[in-house]
Amino acid sequence: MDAQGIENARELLSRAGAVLVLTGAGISADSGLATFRGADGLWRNYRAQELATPEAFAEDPRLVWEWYGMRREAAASCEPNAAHLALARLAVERNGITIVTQNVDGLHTRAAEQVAAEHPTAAEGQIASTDGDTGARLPLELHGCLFRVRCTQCGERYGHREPIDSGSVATLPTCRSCSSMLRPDIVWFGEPLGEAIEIAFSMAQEADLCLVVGTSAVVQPAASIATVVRQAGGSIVEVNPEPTPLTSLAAVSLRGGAAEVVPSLVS
Ligand code: BV8
Ligand code: ZN
Repeated sequence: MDAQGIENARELLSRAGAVLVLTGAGISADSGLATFRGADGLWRNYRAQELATPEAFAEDPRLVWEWYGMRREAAASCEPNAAHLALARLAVERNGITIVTQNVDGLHTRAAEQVAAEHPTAAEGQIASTDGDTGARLPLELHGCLFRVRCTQCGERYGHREPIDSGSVATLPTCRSCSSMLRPDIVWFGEPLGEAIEIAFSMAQEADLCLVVGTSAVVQPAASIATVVRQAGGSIVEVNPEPTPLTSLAAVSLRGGAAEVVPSLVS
């Protein structure tokens, strides 16, 4: 591992006041979850981008729910890794740290809950999170979450962990209030990101450092969060085994896996 790069990145992190952490599918690769654009990003010969669209859902809700049901089971059956946990600990132990994720796997939330349980003091409601729970510093989920649903008619949105029976359209999950068809509470391609991206951009204006972990930085508007930090005078530190469009903007770009690199950055 690039010892000098790690030292430089640690120095930037220690001097930073407000830090915005932006993560992508790569941080969850070390938990065993497929990334979007890597070789493992295929499912039944479909590319994720073909299925993660309102058009695909309108055309074949059964197929799209089958894919999300499979991804929900995959996410539920794996664990937050050392990178998720190191970032969750950093967010509890230090003020000014905000985790913004493009991921929908819920692993940052599970890491935050695990860490909150380790820090009983935090559990006394010291840090209220976005969901009103106490103790956990929950991440900003830009693209939604596999474990939440939204009604296609009345718009009600709620947590949902029941198994998905995608055997036929008739057995797909329906709304607890109006019995209409439910959809995953996920932002699909071509759909707006809503308030979360506005919050992220306003935090990016104030951030001294953007730590970018495990994203190919091709999906917009999420990838622009890092460039907003840079343009507002902050620095970028990147953790990724591969170069990305952000590499040329980064003060430090660490070529390695998240679970290996992130703990040594934030410990
Ligand atoms: C919108 C939920 C407008 C779905 C997701 C042309 C040019 C530019 C933009 C566009 C364009 N055409 C269309 C657009 C816009 C489009 C877009 O960005 N398209 C891209 C593909 C070009 N964006 C949108 O449509 C957005 N909406 O623009 O709306 C609008 C505005 C107002 C009103 C109406 C409409 C919506 C985007 C959100 C889409 N939903 N997720 C789901 O998950 O099922 S995005 C999806 O991609 C995932 O969230 C994923 O996280 C995200 C980004 O991918 P990455 O996370 O970066 O994952 P990827 O596989 O790409 O990369 C993994 C990286 O990890 C790699 O770099 C790899 O090297 C690295 N890695 C691997 N192993 C490790 C590792 N790193 C560390 N450690 C390891 N061990
Ligand atoms: Zn409804």
